[in-house]
Amino acid sequence: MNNKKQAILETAIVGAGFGGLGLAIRLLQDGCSDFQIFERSDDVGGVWRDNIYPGAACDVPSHLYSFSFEPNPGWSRAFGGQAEIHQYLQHCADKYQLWDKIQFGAEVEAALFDEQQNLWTLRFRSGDEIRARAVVLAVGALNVPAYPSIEGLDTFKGKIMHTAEWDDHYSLEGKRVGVIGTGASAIQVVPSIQPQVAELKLYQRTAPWVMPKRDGWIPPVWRKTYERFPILQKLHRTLQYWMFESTAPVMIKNNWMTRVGERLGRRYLRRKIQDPVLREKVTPTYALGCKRVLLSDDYYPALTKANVDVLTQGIRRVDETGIVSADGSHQQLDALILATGFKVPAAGAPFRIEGLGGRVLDDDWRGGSEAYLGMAVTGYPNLLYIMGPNTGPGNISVIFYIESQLRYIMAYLKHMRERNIAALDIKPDVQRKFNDMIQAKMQKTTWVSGCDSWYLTEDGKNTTLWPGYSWQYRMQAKHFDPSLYRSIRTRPSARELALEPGCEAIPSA
Ligand code: N01
Repeated sequence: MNNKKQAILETAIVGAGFGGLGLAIRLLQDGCSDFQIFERSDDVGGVWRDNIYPGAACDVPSHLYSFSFEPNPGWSRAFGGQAEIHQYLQHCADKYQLWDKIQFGAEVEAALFDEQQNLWTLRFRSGDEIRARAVVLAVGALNVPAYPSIEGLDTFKGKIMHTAEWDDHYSLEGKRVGVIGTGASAIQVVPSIQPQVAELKLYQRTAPWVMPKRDGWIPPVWRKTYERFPILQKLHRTLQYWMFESTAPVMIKNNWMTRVGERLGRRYLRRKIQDPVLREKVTPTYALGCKRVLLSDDYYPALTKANVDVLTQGIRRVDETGIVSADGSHQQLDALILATGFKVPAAGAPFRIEGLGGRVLDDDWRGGSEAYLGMAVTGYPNLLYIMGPNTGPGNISVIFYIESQLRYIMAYLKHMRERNIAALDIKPDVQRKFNDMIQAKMQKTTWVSGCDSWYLTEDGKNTTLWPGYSWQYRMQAKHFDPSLYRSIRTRPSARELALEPGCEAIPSA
C-alpha cells in the first residue's frame, strides 16, 4: 500500500465478501467511485473463498443465495457448492470492474475516529494508514475458526485440520479419521469423506436437527430457460423466498408448529436410520431451531455405513495417537478434523475500534454486541456494519438481510453527501429502545429455549439473530430516518479536504 497516498476516501469498505462487493456495486451504480475495499486475503469471496473442505456448500437455494440485482441463470445445482459461489463472487468483481477498487493483503488492525476532522483512520497490519469519511465493516460473521479447548490437542502427532482451514494437499484416502462436531460444516464434510477413509469416528456432543435438503442438478434446459426468460428465474426466487420464510414460525417461535416440525424431523430420521441404537444416539433432545436446523440428504445415510462410528460418550483428552473418550476407550487416528465452528464476532469488534472520546467498541460490547438495525452503533459516527449484531437469519438467506442493509447504507451515505454532514451518530436512546425491543422478542424464541449455541453470549443473550421475519427487518430498514441520528457539524468543503471528486461531483438525484 502506498503510504504517501493520503487522499481521504469517502467510504472505506472492509471485506470483499458478499457484503463488501454488494456495497461496492451499489455505490458504482449510484455513480460513486470514491471508495476502496480493503481485504486481508488475496481474493474476493470471504467465507466462500476460505471454506474449501470437501462438501462445502450452501444450505440456502442458489437462486436465493445470490444478489437480486445480479441473478445467475447458470447455477448448476439447487444448492450452490463452495466453488460455484466463489466463482459467482469473482464474476461480480469482473462484471462491475471491482478488482481495481480492492486493496488485497490489507488487514485492518485498528479503526480510530478523529473528532476534530470527523474522519476515520484505518491502520493496517503493515503499518500503513488511510483516512476515510465513512467506514463500512463487511467482515462477515463467521470468519474466525474456533478451536476447542481439549486437553492434549496440541500433542496429537497426526494431521489436524479445522474445516475452515482445510489443507487440500492432504489426502484422507484410507486414513483413520476423527471428526469433532456435528454442526453445519460437519454434516457436509462427513458424507463427503466417508467413502474414501478407512474409519471415521464422529465425536458428537449434541445431536443436531437434520431435515431433507432435496439438492440436485438443475437441468440445462432450465438454465437456458432462465437465461431467455429472466422473469421465470425471478419468480422461482420469489417462490423460494416465501417457502423458506414460511418456516420462520416453526424454527423461531417455539410453539405448536415447532412441535410439528420436530415430528417431521424425527420421521425423516426414522426413514433414514433403521438401527435403533444409532437412531437413539442421533435423536436431538432440544427444541427444533434452538441451534441451526441442518439440511442434508446424505448425512444420515453416511452415518449408517460400516466404516462410521458415532461416539457420544464425550472426549476426555487427545494424545499423540488419537482420542481418549470419557469412558476410557482409545481411538487410534491418523487425522483429526475440527468441525467446531467459529468465534462469532458479533460478540465483539473485529479489531480495535475507537469512537467518540476514545471509547472502545469492545468495551461498549462487553455485555453483548448491539447496534441500531445491526448497522449503526452509538458513539461511533459514520461506522456501519453489514451483518452486524442481531441481523443473522434463523431460517432464510443472509443475502436478503445484506441487501436490506445495502439499501439503508446507501441512503445514509447519500444523506451525508447531500447535506454536507460531517458525521452521523445514532442517538443512544434510539439504539437502546431498538435493542430492548429485540431482546423482548427474543424471549419468545426457540433460541433461548435451553440449548447452548454460538448464537448466544456466555450470559445467554442472543446477539446474533433477528427475532422475526426477514420481511419485517426489510420494512424496518427500508427508510433512513435522519432524526434518529445526531448530525455532527457541517463538514469542510471537498476542496478543503482535498477529496477526490467521486460522489461529491454527482448532483443529487
Ligand atoms: O459450527 P457449529 P459449524 N467438543 O458451531 C461441536 C454456518 N455454516 O462450522 O453442538 C466436542 O454449528 C459443537 O457441539 P455442540 C452456519 O451458520 C453454513 O458447523 O456445541 N464438540 C457442534 O456440534 C453454521 O451455523 C453452512 O454440543 C465440540 C460443532 O462442534 C455456522 O456456519 C455450512 C466442541 C460446531 O458446530 C457454524 O457451523 C457450514 C468440543 N470441545 C457452516 N466444541 C451453509 O451451508 C465444539 N463442538 C451455508
